[in-house]
Amino acid sequence: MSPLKVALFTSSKAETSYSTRVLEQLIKINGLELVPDPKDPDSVDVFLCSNHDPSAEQIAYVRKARKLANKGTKGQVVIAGGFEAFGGEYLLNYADYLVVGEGFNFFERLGKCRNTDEVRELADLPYCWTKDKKRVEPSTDVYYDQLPLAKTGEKTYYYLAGRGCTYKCAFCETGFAYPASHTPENMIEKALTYVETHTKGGRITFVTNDSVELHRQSPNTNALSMRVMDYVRQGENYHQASFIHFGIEGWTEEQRKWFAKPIPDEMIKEFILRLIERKQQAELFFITGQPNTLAGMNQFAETVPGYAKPYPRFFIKTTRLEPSAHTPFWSYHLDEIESVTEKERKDWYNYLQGFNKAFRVFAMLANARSAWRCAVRRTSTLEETEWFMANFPPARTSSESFLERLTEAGFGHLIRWPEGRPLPGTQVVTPYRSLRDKLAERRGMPPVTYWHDTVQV
Ligand code: B12
Ligand code: SF4
Repeated sequence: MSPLKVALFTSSKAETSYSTRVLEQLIKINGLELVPDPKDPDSVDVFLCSNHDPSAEQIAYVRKARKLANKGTKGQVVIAGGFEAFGGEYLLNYADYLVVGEGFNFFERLGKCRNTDEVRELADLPYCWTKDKKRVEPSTDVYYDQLPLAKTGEKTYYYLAGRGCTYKCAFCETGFAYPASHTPENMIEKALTYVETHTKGGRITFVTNDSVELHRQSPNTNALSMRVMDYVRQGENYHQASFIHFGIEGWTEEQRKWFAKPIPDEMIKEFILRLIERKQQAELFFITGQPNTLAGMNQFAETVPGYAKPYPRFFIKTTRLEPSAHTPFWSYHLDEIESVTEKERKDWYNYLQGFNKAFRVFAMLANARSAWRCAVRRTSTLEETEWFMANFPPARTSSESFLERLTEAGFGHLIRWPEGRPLPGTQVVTPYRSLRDKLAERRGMPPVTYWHDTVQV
């Protein structure tokens, strides 16, 4: 039996990513043949598209795969997957079906298919989502032994250390989508030993959302992403890392509570002092767009820099609140997200610099693009999605002007989701439903509605 020929579509940014290496590995070990240049549709049986963060480019390649498949003579199948599949109903305008959750079991089955008719039948699997499915149960099985240790540069490696997260911060899809699991300790050890023995000065980044990746101290472990709480409590385990990423998200204790990430002010102080003591630089991630954002930013500028010395430096990165599928924010009104303009950010940065020059601030992600991403995730019809494809806003546009355009185009319903109307994506059953509802209620948000609650099945 000759193997099925598959083409893999990823965005230009994702081409070199760990996710793409994992997909290539799954294609290989399941006996599928990767077609490197999929322009000739007759040389391809299945088009696979991996989607993470939506942008016009990312949706465009699923559309391109559809066009190629339609041109071909063999009845090819277009399948999309990746993190975006959890709320990616809009992708079903182009893909035959979406694989929601982990891809390991799916690739195992794909490898056993003998023709495209059998590939089409895989749509009946519980974790595959088609337009007419009433319930989709994400795949949660991680085959840890199938994951590659990926060389991403001359001296850099990536390796998966776990999936999901035991915390449930209210904005975070990772926390709400997957149950948490970790790579077996002996495999982490094996990966680390490989890097230590094969590449002089080699560095390994353990991909994870939980601060569990560093089970032992090693100078070969690269910049880590970890929780403030874990760093304060067990930071001595991490003293070899020179640069660490932390998600703080809220500027004040109150805002952090609102995000269900309740790091107390006292702990922020202790955390900064520890970083100074250990001479570790840190990248601090914050969210803008919550109630009283600017006031919170000012309060931060007036207090936190007081604890810091000129070195090590603190790099502040801000993103805008983006209601994601399966989080308590999913039905949040997009025009209630408080904008911080680029000018306000710059003024704030100057203000912060007046207190302490150790703090550096990165430019924010474009406001309008963030609103575009939130709204496109709420689309389901081809007409809606195509409008978004043609209207990816220029980088410097404000979210307000983008939302106005959206209303003018007749898509105002994507901004203020009507109470009781089922949201796209709610066919997917994720495991933390009651917690999600409780958090939404505590924030005074409209309850998240669920497709199978509102429709007779
Ligand atoms: C590491 C990482 C990065 C690294 C990547 C570095 C590298 N060299 O690889 C860096 C820092 C560069 C990065 C950048 C960004 N990231 Co990132 N990143 C991650 C992280 C932590 C892990 C990704 C990973 O490697 N996973 C491991 C692989 C094995 O998992 P996977 O990709 O999900 O693939 C599995 C399944 O989804 C499935 N699958 C995937 N594709 C397909 C396709 C088909 C057809 C099938 C059948 C199956 C399938 O199979 C795989 C095995 O089960 C995730 C969070 C997470 N826990 O996944 C965020 C995450 C993917 N990133 C995210 C974001 C927002 C970004 C940025 C946009 C950030 C920014 N503002 O710039 C950029 C975008 C880059 C891009 N265009 O792709 C978000 C996406 C949010 C969303 N969609 O709701 C995530 C989910 C984090 C989060 N919760 O916010 N990221
Ligand atoms: S923000 Fe980080 S700590 Fe919070 S749930 Fe998401 S991955 Fe976990």
